[in-house]
Amino acid sequence: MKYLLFVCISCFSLSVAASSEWVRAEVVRVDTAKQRIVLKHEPIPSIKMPSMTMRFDVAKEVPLDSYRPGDRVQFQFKEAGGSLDVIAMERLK
Ligand SMILES: [Cu+2]
Repeated sequence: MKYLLFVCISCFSLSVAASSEWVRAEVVRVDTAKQRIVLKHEPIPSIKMPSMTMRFDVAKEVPLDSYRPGDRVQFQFKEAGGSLDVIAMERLK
């Protein structure tokens, strides 16, 4: 029982941290038809993810057609059924 409680609390704090932090990345590929993006992102300590190149589904609110490969960005994400969705993105100077 104590173990279960511990797991639930960690899940909760994980999702809160994940939805509010900004992660820096470089755009690798943009797929506007499927509303997806490939990002080379920095480590994400809150979910113990090292830096890597990976694909994200992107929320409709994010104007994907304004991004190009090579752009430096930062993004926010949420966990969705084992994958990560980008919910906000900004270009860095
Ligand atoms: Cu990753």
